[in-house]
Amino acid sequence: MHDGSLLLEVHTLDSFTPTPADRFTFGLWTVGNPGRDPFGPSVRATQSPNRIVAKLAECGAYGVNLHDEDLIPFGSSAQERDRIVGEFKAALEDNGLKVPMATTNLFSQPIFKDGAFTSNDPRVRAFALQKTMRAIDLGVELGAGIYVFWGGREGTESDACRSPIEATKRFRGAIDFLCGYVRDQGYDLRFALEAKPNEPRGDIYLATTGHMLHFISTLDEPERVGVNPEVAHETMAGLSFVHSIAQAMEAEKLFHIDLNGQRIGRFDQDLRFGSEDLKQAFLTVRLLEGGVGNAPYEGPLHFDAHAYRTEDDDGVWEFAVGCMRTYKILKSRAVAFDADPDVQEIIQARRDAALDPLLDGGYSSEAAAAISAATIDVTAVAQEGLGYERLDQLLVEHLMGVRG
Ligand code: GLT
Ligand code: MN
Ligand code: MN
Repeated sequence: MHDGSLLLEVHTLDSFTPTPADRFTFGLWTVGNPGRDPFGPSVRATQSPNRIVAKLAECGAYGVNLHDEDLIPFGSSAQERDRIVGEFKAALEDNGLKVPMATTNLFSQPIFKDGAFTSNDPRVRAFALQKTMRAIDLGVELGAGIYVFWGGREGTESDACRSPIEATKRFRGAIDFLCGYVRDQGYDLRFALEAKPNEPRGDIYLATTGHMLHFISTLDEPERVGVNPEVAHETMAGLSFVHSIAQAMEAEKLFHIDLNGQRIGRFDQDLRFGSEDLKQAFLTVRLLEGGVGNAPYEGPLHFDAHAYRTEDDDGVWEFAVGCMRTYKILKSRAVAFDADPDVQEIIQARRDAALDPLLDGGYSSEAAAAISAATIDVTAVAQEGLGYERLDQLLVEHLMGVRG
């Protein structure tokens, strides 16, 4: 049996110890998760936000993110709100922790049982906007630059209840309205939309990051809005998380990220980062860090995950440090992988000094003529082995720590 500080001492012995420079963040709802699930109650004590701030700082995190209700209990008076916010700001200051992201809880209160922005009831839609405007004010007061929208209740079990076309229009109307509010207030705040295919609703609208990326292009102010992809959510949909974030990065829309672990075909597990599908986690970190020659992601690295229900308080902080250590270890593995000449030989094998510039230069009538005239040995090309078995084995050996 050891306490949290001993745990941290053990973990500070190597170069993978998290520091604020790594930009790691957790939500109050993540390390604060008391282990409640649909089949049983809490197994851990509720922690105060200020205690979470102190513990996260001790673990080397950069920041803490929150929903309005994670900090201010629903229905608090204005004085109560101001007192809580004042004490929370003092805790942030004392511990040197930032609040890079804030969001609204639009899913817990019973009024949102059939959605918030997409509800058929205008009273619910108005309340959702009212709650979000207040929560945006709170986020900005705490210094947040990113505001996340996760529409957990925006969906259906019985699709006969509303036109899904109308739901899309209502969701767009709400985001356009809130962009207007942010402009009007002169806030320096960007929005990040988080997709999920199902749970808690049978089907949630705008189910994947790809859906969100298109939706953003239909907004009044698309520049203000990007995405917040989550490992678990794309994996639940059976998709490649790496491909999802790559599309977002290429579109310069990766404003935020929710890292965690998930097995395909299961409920939203929100497990410790890297605890499932290490290869996908490795490829995710490699991409985020610019390992394939792309511009790196420079925003906060948020872990939207929680400790197993089996854990006590020590286990929660073991979980938090584990998420961060795994990220840093994977980062060093990715650097070693890309520096491995055997890896580069396979990846670079098919460069062609004549054809590459011709294909990369866009259309011109000269390029069209040259490509039309090129002689390509279809049979020989098709017969070449690409070496990807070797490449993947090298990846696995780097991951297992026997190379580099
Ligand atoms: C909730 C959800 C997460 C979202 C959070 C932001 S709340 O925990 O499961 O995926 O990111 O609203
Ligand atoms: Mn999330
Ligand atoms: Mn999740």
